[in-house]
Amino acid sequence: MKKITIVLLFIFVLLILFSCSEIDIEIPKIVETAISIEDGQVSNGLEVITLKKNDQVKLTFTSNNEIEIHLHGYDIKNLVKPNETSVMEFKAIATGRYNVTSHFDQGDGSHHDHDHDEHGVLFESKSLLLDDFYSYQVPADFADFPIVYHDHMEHKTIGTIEISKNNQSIDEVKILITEKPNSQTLVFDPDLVFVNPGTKIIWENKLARKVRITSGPPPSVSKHSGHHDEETTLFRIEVYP
Ligand SMILES: [Cu+2]
Repeated sequence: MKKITIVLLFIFVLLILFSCSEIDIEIPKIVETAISIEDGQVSNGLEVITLKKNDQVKLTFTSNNEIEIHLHGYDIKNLVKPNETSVMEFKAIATGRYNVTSHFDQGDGSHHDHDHDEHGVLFESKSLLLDDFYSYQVPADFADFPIVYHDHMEHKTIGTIEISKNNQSIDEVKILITEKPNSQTLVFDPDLVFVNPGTKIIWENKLARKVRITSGPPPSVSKHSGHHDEETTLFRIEVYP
């Protein structure tokens, strides 16, 4: 009788150990993919990366030109420099389809850090949710030129800040991010403000979608002749439950 009890107990303990170790085995899958880009296009034939929710993803980019990679939805950006690898790592926590796009500078490849019109050079907000604020103070030594900005999420709407010493002196100006009545079109209200150097511009997002205030015109209306930015879809990420 005693022997049987001991054997049963032993089996019982084994079962517990076994089931515990099974739970421990569930490690998130690691997905590693290399993406090579040539002249702004994926050159190794990749179109879609299929993932399962909670996969740990590691994308390794290489490019022959300087290029900015943007994973929409997750809103991750990487700058890829020529002949250097750039790693984008994230956990696929949100299901859905997300485009990975690029901002490819088709010019001579040189930097224009002092060019106020370049994408995001003067300012770039984080993703603004409903009722979020973003502010930018116009530097005191700026005068007599316009700053164009846009919503980087949709690249459709632009606004203008006209700076002049002759403008009426105000400390702050507020711009609401709203929609045109009866449409989904994003508008800046007002879309043109006249300020003087040193004025603080405050944007308030009144929309239930993500908005990102970025200086410079969106790529499609770039003012640079013979030198324009283009946003191209490189590939897509699909995350399944
Ligand atoms: Cu943009």
